[in-house]
Amino acid sequence: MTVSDDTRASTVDAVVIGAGFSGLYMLHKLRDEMGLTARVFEAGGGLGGTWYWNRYPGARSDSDSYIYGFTFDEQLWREWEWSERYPEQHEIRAYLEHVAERFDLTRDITFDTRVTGATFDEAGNSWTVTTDRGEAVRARYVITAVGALSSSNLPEFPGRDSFRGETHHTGVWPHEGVDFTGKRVGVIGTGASAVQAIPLIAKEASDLTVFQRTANYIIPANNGPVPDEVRKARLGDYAGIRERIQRSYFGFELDLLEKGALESTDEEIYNELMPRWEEGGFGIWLGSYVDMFFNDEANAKVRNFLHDRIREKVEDPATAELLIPKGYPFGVKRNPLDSGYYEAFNEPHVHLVDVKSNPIAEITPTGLRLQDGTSFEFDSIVYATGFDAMTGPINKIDIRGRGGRLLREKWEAGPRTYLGLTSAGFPNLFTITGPQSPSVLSNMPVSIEQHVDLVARIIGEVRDRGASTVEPTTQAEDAWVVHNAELVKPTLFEAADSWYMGANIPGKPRVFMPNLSFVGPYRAKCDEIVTNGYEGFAFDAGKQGALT
Ligand code: N01
Repeated sequence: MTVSDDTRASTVDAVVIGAGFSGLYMLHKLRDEMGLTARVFEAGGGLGGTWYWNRYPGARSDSDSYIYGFTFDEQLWREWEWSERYPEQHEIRAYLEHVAERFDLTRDITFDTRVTGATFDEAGNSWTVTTDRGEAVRARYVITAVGALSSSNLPEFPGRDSFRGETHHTGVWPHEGVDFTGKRVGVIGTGASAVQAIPLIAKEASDLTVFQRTANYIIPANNGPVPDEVRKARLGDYAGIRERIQRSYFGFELDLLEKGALESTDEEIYNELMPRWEEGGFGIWLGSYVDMFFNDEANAKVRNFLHDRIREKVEDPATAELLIPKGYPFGVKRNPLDSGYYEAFNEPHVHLVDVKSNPIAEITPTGLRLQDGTSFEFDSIVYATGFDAMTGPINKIDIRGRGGRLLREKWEAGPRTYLGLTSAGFPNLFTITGPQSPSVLSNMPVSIEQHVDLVARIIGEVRDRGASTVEPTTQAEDAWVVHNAELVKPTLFEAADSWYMGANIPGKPRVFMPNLSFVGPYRAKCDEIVTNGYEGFAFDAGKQGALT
């Protein structure tokens, strides 16, 4: 599919980094709706971004499929039929292939090419983007569409590379799949990836040991085919669904309850939560008690409900106790959805090991050893150890703005942005679903569409004003950084060592990275900024002119 590089323009209006959901829609917008020239660089050998790399067993989105796609084109939304409630990895890739074909996007995408740097030239008001294949492209605009969870985290355990068996990371899974049949497998990590993979690995492995540092609150997915009548009703409600998810708190058709858990009896709480538990999905998390995000007593009431469910599902009381999260509130870490995770621990060949009290000391040639000397032997080790989230993928690129300043140095103590989309001193650079936007606290396609549309409006404004650059003012950025910190302060989100806080990466600043305005209000705020003449943005008075 890749057109040979020598036919590609070395000067374009825009370079887009990444060919997942964001990159595809951004390309369509810039090229087909705005008439700009654009090139997309993609490190993978095909489309999909995170869905290109995350091919571990059971990989699927935790968003309902009817809202896990683009809504900007009604016909596109109607014509794609998902096979189940939650879309599986290969189906998401097939969907994105379909989108690319429908809008003829692939001809402007260069695959197997990683962007290594982007440097702003102040004299020419342009960016030079360089790649690991030795290409250099000049562009007026650079848009990072790199995803929030694409830079995998492989902990530096002593002896890590000495292991003689197979090693895999869930975030960089072999395309041909992995056959665990009859193997002794160790899985490190119990986040969303592990929760999806473990039930399927358990079906093949002769022996499976799961190393848990922090137990997670895990809700049933309740996946399966969508009943015909539900499917039909949705098809008749395109405009309503689009409107509701765009105005919602989290990009789902979920509403928070007006009555708090604190004002409810235990029986009332049970009666509210049980149907959500049985329905599966994010209802208990993103569609129940708002006070549980602010008040630990309210949170404890919801936690108690969930602890009871774990005890019901897990037969061995000691294992159940270990699987019950401790030391942090419910809902302030990303909630995994499961299809048989807790049940897997009822199998005699599946074991759970606590590595909080007794950490992994080293990886050995035949397995691993814990601090107290206990050792394990494996044929395969699976690292389900997550990502350097949000800032990680952007900071991997040498992005140099005005005065040659590196973006990652500017962000050394945590991200500094305006709207999570732009950063002062980095003109014409846009970070789709970047840190300090709702991003990972939402159903991603909804936030992606909003950001792409906003980038297009801002670039359109640059053109209309005959300007050549746009960037936020330092005051607007400072205020946004403070605003983000103020939003999280009254909540319980900072109480957990989550990847939202950067806490999973040694040495990363402990800063809450997503923006807590929520999807609908954040959209309204962005719209207001546009209506008020692009408040907080500075457009230069320069001449647009073509790049030569
Ligand atoms: O990664 P994670 P993930 N020693 O960071 C453990 C999205 N996603 O790939 O919690 C021992 O959640 C770590 O322990 P702790 C989704 O947003 C979506 O599972 O840091 N353990 C944790 O248990 C999700 O939240 C979907 O104490 C170590 C695990 O590894 C995000 O991606 C599916 C360790 C990492 O869990 C990330 O999920 C999958 C160490 N040194 C993912 N270092 C869907 O939509 C780390 N761990 C379905």
